Amino acid sequence: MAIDILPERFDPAAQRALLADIEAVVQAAPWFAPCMPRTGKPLSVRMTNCGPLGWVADIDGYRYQPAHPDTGEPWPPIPQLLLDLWADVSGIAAPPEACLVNLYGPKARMGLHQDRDENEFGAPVVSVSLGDTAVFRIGGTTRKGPTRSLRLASGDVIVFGGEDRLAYHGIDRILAGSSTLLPEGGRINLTLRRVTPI
Ligand code: MD6
Ligand code: FE
Repeated sequence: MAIDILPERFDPAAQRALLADIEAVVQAAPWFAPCMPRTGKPLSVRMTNCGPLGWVADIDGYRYQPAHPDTGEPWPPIPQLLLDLWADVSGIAAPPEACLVNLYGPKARMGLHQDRDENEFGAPVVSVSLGDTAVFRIGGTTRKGPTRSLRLASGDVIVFGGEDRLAYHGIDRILAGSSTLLPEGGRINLTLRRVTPI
């Protein structure tokens, strides 16, 4: 397995159900503002998490932790729809431990990066897009070298594993107004991860 794209894996009714679950997650674990380590430069997305562990980014670095950085509360559980998705597509018997939730406004983007804060690269990252379409860029496992661009629309799932688990990727831009799923527009991305060794 490398990168599997599952277009509209969630149909519009399932997207609405998943969005309602995420709204409940956000009630329990409000959006926080991540920043770059050392410089403290804010990222343009807002974030929250569900699951036993959540990914955070602050002046001290990037890490997984069991509690919300602002409230100190444990992260809420991962919704069943996402546990079912993981069981269907990950190829991994163990459940996901973290679900990072990213919120993009019309001007938000995400620089080219690798996901390497996990201690289990044998498990894929499973990503779900909701709301406005994103222009996603993916390259190889070094920062230089060719990249390609693909669009991720609401309901699309990508399974990011195998030799591409450590591929560089990022979000170039959001196509504002391309979906009406989110009442205020924008895009939500959910990434399910295994953090500790299986
Ligand atoms: C996003 N996604 O789609 C950002 N990371 O907003 C990611 O950074 C990502 O989609 C690892 C695997 C899949 C992803
Ligand atoms: Fe990533």
